[in-house]
Amino acid sequence: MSAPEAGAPQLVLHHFPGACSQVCVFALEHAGLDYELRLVDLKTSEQSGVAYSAISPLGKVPALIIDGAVLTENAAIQTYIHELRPQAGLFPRDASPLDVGRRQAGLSLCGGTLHPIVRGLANPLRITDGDPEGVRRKSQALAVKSFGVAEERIAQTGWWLDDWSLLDVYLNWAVSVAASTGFDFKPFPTIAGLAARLSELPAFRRMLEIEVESAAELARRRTLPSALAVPKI
Ligand SMILES: N[C@@H](CCC(=O)N[C@@H](CS)C(=O)NCC(=O)O)C(=O)O
Repeated sequence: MSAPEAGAPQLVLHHFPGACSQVCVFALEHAGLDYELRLVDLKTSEQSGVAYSAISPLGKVPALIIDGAVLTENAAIQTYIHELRPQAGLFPRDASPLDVGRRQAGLSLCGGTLHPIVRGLANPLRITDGDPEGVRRKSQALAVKSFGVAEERIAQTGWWLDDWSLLDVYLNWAVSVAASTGFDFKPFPTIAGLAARLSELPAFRRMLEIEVESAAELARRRTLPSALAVPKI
């Protein structure tokens, strides 16, 4: 491990492989920041235990600890990392007020709209005590509409903004969850191709390696064959 940068905050990211916190892993890697990764096992409900509830009362990843202070909510953590290391280019620098608003709109769309929809596809029983098929059907219809909007948005350049940004990594996470449920991305070829385009970035490839390593680590902890199955999102 390299020596910590003088004056840099101490960062600890709480993460589960396959969860939306992978976007924060990418951001930290791309920004070249030193951080400690702490895995929270959503499959064994570690997030609801006393220890993690003290960090995230809602029992959600990601949570970033910054010099002892907790920051939750994916969009906020991404914004924090960008502000900490603007030169990393996670979002465009010198953005106009309208650009900042549009960036926020993209983050809100990923976190506030797409995330609940893919949760309904992947884990309908997180949403209803009743018939999960009803939730799945509704989520399917909402996914077609929302991914349609995203496809139109990125069709021209291949990216949410003029060039790649964290928004594409966030969108790609939602795409990967939907794809894992068998959602048909044939009508949405530009968003279906996001992972391949993002794989040009070393930090994206490193994030994927960390996903595999983290899943293996959790599997070891649980002495189960694999930790990659159905994360609670
Ligand atoms: N609004 C939160 C949602 C985070 C979230 O739902 N994370 C999921 C993983 S993708 C989680 O921790 N689920 C565990 C649970 O709900 O018990 C954010 O955007 O950070």
